[in-house]
Amino acid sequence: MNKNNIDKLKRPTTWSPVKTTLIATAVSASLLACQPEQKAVEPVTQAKTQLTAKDAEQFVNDAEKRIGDIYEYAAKAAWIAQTYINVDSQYIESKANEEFKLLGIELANEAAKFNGLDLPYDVARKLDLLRLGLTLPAPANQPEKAAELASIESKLTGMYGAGKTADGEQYNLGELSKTLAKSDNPDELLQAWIDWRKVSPQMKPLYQRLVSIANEGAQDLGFQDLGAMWRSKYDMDPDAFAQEMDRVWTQVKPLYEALHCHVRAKLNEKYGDDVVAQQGPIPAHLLGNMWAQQWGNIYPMVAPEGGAGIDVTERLEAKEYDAISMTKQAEGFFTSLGFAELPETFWTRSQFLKPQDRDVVCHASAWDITTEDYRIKMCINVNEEDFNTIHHELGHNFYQRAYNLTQPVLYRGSANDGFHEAIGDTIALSITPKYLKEIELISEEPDASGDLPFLMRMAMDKVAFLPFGLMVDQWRWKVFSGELTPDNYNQGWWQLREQYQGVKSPIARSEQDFDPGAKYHIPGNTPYSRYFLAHILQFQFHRELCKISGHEGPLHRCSIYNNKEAGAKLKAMLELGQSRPWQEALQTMTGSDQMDATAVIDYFAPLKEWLDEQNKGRQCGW
Ligand code: X8Z
Ligand code: ZN
Repeated sequence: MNKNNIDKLKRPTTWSPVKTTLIATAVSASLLACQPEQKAVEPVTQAKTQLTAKDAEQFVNDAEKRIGDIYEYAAKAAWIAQTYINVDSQYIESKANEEFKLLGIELANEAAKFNGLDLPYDVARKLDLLRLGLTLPAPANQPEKAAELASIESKLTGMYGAGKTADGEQYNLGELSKTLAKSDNPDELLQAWIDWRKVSPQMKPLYQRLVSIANEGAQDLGFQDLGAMWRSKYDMDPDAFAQEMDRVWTQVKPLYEALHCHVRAKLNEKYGDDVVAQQGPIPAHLLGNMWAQQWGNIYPMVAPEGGAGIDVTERLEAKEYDAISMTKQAEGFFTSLGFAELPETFWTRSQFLKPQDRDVVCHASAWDITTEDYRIKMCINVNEEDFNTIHHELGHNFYQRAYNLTQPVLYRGSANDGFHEAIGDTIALSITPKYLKEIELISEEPDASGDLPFLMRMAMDKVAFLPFGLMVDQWRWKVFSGELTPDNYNQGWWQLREQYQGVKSPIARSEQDFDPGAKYHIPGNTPYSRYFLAHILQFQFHRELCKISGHEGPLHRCSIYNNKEAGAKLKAMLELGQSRPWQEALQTMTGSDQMDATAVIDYFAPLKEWLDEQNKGRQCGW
């Protein structure tokens, strides 16, 4: 299942669904469900006064069994709910999720009873993982609230997937996103931007209620609020984690500001002062993406003169790629590193295309339903963005399989959730012109004059994303702590968009709107800091794997395609699952236990120099 769900139970850090993929929420469920008699875990009650290390070990073993027993069922319920959205599938999914939640809460509370005992490492780590597992905990001993929370989760995910307004009017995110990506008519862009935001206002009351119940659940588990619980999943003090995020952001901020400055100037040249001013934040509908989170689609507007750049979309079309052959090509990268092929059922059970006859959640995700059953769920279009996303999703599947086959249930997760998000992207950093020539997508590799266009194209996605990756959970943390209330949810959202991204709403918004809800991960309840982490880690991983592969020269020209040594190193890290703190996994892989954005800086160094040159005489910032 999506890892999400599963994870909910499985991961330490994340039990919550890991959403590695996104499955979000719902799934998780079931633990309880249907099998009351499945009380494998002997409740640790007051009957015994003295708990021992042996009791703890027994408890952990039983917990793994119970989680393992419910996982497949919960995953399948979630799969159906997301690939056939209707009242019945949502009902079943929410029942499964409810069971899962109840099991999660029971186990988390029981786990806490062993606090203070001197325990073997693995037992202690697994207890921690149990305590932190849920993404949205319900309060203890209030099963009706667990049921309500599970039902809200399913409804919100279904609402986003179906894209309907309160009046039943339907909007198609795929089509609207195409307009955002391709049009250069500001009126058309604005209309598409507004239209998608008509589906989210009806989510607001549900979201409010969800926040209230899940906060209560987090408090019952001993956390200040749900945000503090989410920040506790990183093998370090939660406040220190927040500071780490800020520290790394400070490292990359000058690069982002340089990119922002140049892009704004180019947009101003194209659209004029009335649409985008030379100073101040950029209106959010002009950046080629529904949420202005990745800007690669408007690359042609900002392309350096001279070097052409490779139009991967055009090449995929010319070579008559389709959803399956794109996915096969991506799988081929992983097998070239020494990973085994995906099982046959991957090809028969995945959803590759948007079905015409029903509503589905198109937002891409990767699922491990059992230790043998891996799937992706996407609505693939033949273009560069989706080619990258397929690599991203397969990164999840190969990670899942690596730890599922080697680790016990509670260690089946990534070192931290940023690692899960980083693997496929790390591979996609190796989609260089040299690689494209190797797979015969292009016939000639461009000379060094192609470097700058290539780097600019990459920066439009990878650098542009960074502040967005940071602000989404900044917003949620404030919502969970009560610093933002329903009276200022939307205003708080736009304040952070402006502060971090230098982007503003193209039209006035009010608290009747609920713009956060128009981004999948809010109704889907997928934590978002993971993507910020991933955008730093993937460059660290790339730099290291390139070194192992013997690459010399600039980092952006390295492709680890076919390199078995790099593959072995990667696989060893994936197989650790979440059995060790992420700092240790990072150390094994890179020789350092610190997140470090210098790999991003190194990678983009030639571009930064060029941007600084372009920006001379411009007033940057917003
Ligand atoms: O949600 C995703 C993946 C699935 S985990 C497609 N991503 C984030 C997003 O779309 O907002 C990947 C990049 C950021
Ligand atoms: Zn992902």
